[in-house]
Amino acid sequence: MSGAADVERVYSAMEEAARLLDITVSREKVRPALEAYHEVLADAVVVFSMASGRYATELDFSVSVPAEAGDPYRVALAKGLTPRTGHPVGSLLADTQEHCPVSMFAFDGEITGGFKKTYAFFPTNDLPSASKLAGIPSMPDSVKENAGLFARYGLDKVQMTSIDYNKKTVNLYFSEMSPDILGPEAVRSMIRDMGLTETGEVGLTFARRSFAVYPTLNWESGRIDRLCFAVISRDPTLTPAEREEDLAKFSKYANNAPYAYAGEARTLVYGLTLTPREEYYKLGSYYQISDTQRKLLKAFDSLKD
Ligand code: GPP
Ligand code: MG
Repeated sequence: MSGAADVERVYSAMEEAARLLDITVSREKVRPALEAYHEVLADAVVVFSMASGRYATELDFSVSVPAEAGDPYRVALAKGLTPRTGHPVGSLLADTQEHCPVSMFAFDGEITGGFKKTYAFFPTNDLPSASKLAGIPSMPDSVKENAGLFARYGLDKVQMTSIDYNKKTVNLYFSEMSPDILGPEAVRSMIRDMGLTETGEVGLTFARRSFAVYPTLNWESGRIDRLCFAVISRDPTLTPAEREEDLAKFSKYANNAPYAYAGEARTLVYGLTLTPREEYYKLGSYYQISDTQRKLLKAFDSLKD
């Protein structure tokens, strides 16, 4: 399939996902982003992600980019998808590649706002710690300030980082945690030490199944903006929400979002996000997957095929 046909196909799927949430895709913002990366779409991992509460008016899309295709932030600048900036956020992806081997990239957009984030993935046999990443010159000082706290809670291995160019924040996606660090007492204590809002029984039970835990950090202060616990599953009923309204919305999305791997069940990633003030939920539905997701499902999803 040619790149142009892939752009059309992914764009239509995005419209279908957006309709489930009564959101309208901004064609003028989204098409240039998809077109800029048209060559990678056929084989990419593609995720469409919704959220609860005041984030319910957005839908994000994530697209993986092979390392050989090159730095997706350079592409975004060259195609005018994002403005040039003097802020260190603009140097971070390039600096990351100088400091650590990168096995894959990805980028994110919003269906109403277009391009907004990039990701750097690290080789699974060479996952850096937060203190190693703190040595990257344009990393926020907050990474260094919190590296000890992360290590104390068994958050040692970073599978990938993301950079949000609008919010000027960085996520560290920790993976390969030992199961004992996700028990209710440890999670409660971690949340308290990070200055985040408490979660209840439902949240703590959910957090125990996480395959990834990721804080969001910024350049302004050492405070952690938020922390997300992510659970991968084919089960459409896992949202850790308690309000009927949220549950209904997530259920509709989990059971109807478009996906392109017929013959398999839809792959879903649920998120429980805690900020200093609130708790909200996220759900990413995978429109395209790779063997990485299949392996993660084998390890983390108790559902049988
Ligand atoms: C979730 O981050 C991350 C993804 C959906 C990336 C997966 C991408 C691939 C192409 C495999 P988030 O959206 O929850 O983080 P935040 O809301 O903090 O930006
Ligand atoms: Mg997102």
